[in-house]
Amino acid sequence: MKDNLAFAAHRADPLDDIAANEVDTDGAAAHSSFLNDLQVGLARSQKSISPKYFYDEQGSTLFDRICTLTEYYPTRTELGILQTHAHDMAVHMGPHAEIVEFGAGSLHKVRLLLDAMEQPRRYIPIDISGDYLNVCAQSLRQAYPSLDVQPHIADFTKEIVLAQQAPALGRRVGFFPGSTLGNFEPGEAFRFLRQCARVLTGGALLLGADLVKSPAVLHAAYNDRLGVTADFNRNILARANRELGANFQLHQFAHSAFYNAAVQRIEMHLMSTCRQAVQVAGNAYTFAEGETLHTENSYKFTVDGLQQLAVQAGLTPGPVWTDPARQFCLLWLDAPAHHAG
Ligand code: AVI
Repeated sequence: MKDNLAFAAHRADPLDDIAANEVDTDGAAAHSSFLNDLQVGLARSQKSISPKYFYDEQGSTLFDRICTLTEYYPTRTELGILQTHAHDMAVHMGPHAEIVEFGAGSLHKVRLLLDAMEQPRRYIPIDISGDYLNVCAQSLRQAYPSLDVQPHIADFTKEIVLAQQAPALGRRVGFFPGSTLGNFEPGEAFRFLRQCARVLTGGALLLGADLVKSPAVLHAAYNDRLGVTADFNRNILARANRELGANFQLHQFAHSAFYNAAVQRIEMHLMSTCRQAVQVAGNAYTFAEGETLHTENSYKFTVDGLQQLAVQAGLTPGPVWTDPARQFCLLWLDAPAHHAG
């Protein structure tokens, strides 16, 4: 199962020659931005790298495994909420609606919505990986022959411009599951929601978000017993070795994930277990013993906090669906027809 791979930059198995060309283009651009971002990030006093670089093919496979772990509750909890409330969500969407999904990884989730919807009209998955989009599109076209599937290759964390007009008959509904919003910094999350208010004008956004909870539950979710999250974290170094010719010694970096309660986020780091130097494209970067490379923030939300952010971004809160333990939620956010910004 591909869960929420909104950050994915490269995937394999191109369906045809056109897709193969897209892979090359994607690959060249991804290589240069990875190199640039890694070099800039390693030169900072707190070394850091964007979590979007987790998701090469190996990283995506490891993330799929994370989603099945006992400790990692978000995926199964969100699926449970969708299974229980898809009909109610579909009623809010109305007949002939269109779904715009930010990231194309959660086919399983969108199918739950499509199955409940009354004559879904169009599905527009947006992702920066053209080949994976084509795989998704092909699979959905087979399963839903009357659905107009129009993949859109773009980095939705930047400006979103949709070629398609919103449907004349039904509503345009954005779908952003998996709490990937939590991997954005607060300013980025705000800008993303503001873009949604613009792109989805007259429609709505269905947003999945992981809720603040006991630090022990959070700690376990990012420190699983099998070490899959640790492998996922270290894969960013392995990827730099594979793609950029870097020489990170993986065994000299320890996985570190902890809940920073002051800012309501899990932080993931890779901690150098000794003093060492790493070469990346001819430049050397030194790590002191105990120094970390900050690889990910995963913000946790309260329903109120998220709704307030959404209001500031021009969205109007509607129903909230959650699980009995209130671990995760799906928020309905209307995008008013006359959005000023
Ligand atoms: C994709 N994202 C919402 C996951 C999260 O929980 O922040 C990524 C992840 N990192 C470690 N485990 C899962």
